[in-house]
Amino acid sequence: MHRRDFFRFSALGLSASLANGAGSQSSSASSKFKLPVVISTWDSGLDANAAAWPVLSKGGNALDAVEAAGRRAEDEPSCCVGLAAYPDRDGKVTLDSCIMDGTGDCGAVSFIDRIKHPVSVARKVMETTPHVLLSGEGARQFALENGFPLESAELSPDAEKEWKKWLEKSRYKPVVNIENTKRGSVSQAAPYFFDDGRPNHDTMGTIAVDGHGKLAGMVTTSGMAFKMHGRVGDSPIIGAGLFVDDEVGAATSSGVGEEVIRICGTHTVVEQMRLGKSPEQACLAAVSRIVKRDPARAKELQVGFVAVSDTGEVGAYSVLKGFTYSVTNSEFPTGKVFSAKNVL
Ligand code: SD4
Repeated sequence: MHRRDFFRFSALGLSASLANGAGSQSSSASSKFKLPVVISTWDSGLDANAAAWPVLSKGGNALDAVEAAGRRAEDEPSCCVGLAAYPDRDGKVTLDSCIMDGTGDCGAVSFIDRIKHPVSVARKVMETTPHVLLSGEGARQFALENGFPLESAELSPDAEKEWKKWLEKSRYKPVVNIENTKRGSVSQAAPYFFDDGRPNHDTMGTIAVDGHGKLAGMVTTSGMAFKMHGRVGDSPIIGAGLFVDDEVGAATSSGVGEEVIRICGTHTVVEQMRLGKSPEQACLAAVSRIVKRDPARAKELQVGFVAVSDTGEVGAYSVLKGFTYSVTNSEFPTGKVFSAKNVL
């Protein structure tokens, strides 16, 4: 599998990834950033952050910022987010999303189809219903009732091609770091880098602290490619794919959702921070639980967590090498990509 090239400056304890596009050179994996700050999973988080940053830099709130990030990811064709993404094994694209603020308000949709902006539907669930999570048919109905247009059920050409290729063997095996796989390599149909060199999108988790010290986060995804019809991953599950608490910090995850759900991943990260761990050490604690449960299996799966404290300290950890995250603030207004440390 092709990956970004990573250059490790071990003597300095720094690691850097060289990427195409603006602000992409990375340095230390665990640092304190000036507030406001927005952090998104993977290199493609640069683009999501670019949608969130104008909100934060003008004094806007974290919730609006993370929603803007999610909508940006959902707008762009990619393997892993939005209606142009890879389908399930039955050839249907179904989407998962959640949003949460630091007061504990949250909303989510899972297994929703033919709706372009699940993150905004999730916000509507949060703000206008007594519920947290709407799923499938009911989620779609709720979206339509709230003015979200019904989109075509057709697959994007890239997704159709890749699904047909998958059907030849019909083997369900998550591809490690598919989110950072370059165009043209194994199982990667959607263009991974645009022609101008900007990274394409993938499952997007975004967490932010605004200038008023308030936190919010969101996740939006099409889930694991060629999943069973009806499968829901960690991304719309509060405490699994996302957890936010103004008193402590926020965390989001990417990778094999089943592993994250089993350990209530992001809730674990935030609770470890509450007990005094740094974001990086808290992410390590969560990742270590996944590895400990089944060390042999862990060698074949990727899960990464990234977290921010209420004061702007950011850290991440993943099971395998290759997990990256993007940070944007006044110091890095065009964003910067960091590579997470890994356990295996
Ligand atoms: C899922 N966690 O559906 C998602 C997939 C993902 O980067 O994060 N991919 O399990």
